[in-house]
Amino acid sequence: MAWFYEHYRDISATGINTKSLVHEEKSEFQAIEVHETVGHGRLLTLDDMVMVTELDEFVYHDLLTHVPLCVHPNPRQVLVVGGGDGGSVREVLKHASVERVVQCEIDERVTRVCQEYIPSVAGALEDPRVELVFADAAAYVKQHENSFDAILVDSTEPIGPAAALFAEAFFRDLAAALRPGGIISSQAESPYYAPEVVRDLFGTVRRVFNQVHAYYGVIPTYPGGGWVFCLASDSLTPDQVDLERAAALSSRYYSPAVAAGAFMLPNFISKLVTP
Ligand code: AG3
Repeated sequence: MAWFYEHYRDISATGINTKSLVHEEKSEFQAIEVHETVGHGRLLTLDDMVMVTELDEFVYHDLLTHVPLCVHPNPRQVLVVGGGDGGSVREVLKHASVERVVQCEIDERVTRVCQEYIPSVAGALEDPRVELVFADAAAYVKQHENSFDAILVDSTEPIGPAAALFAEAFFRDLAAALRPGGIISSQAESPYYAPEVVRDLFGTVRRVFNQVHAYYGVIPTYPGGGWVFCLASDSLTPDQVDLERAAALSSRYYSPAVAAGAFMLPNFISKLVTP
């Protein structure tokens, strides 16, 4: 019926054919829309940017969550920064060691809309191990030193409500919010259309953590498709991944092969992320 296009910086447009607009509202923070699509299931957009489609969200959520959680030997307390749609929490809960996962999302409306209209993604938020916090994650993290084994930064773009989640001060607070031996992951943007954002983010994270590694996956509905992620820790490295746990997850995307393969980078990305 109507094509939805995400225009990325006057460079590209990613088109998704939609059938109907299921919900739209302007929250205190942003424009929220849910569409029914022809070939992507439900689509969630924030300020006209694609956040989730039911077709390919599993790639993004598997990479953001299982990569750090299978490297950490025993993740019990986990924080998701942002991630209001609940997709990251759904994957975190697949790890038997996890006792509690806090989702700290600035915009409660994103979570409530997804609970109502995209239950395949938000449905796990009902789990008793989940604590929902609706607050500015930058402030929340500052107030929770030495609290989490893993922190997963499920942010939007470095403009708008998520801008602070790309700053060095925020990553310093993340480091302080980790318990000893903790690990973080962050989505790290498009190596094609935002190479300077990728480069700056890795520069920032390297000033804070000893071990910083880039990994890569393809999410067809994000601008350019190819997407970078960042894994950082003071002690843990990707080769410490527990392959038995990785295999036992039987995820749609993540596997022992992906655990190694996601870190095998083409030259142009290696160049972006190494000093
Ligand atoms: N987080 C958003 C990743 C960035 C997408 N950028 C864009 N479309 N321009 C995804 C939220 C999923 N939990």
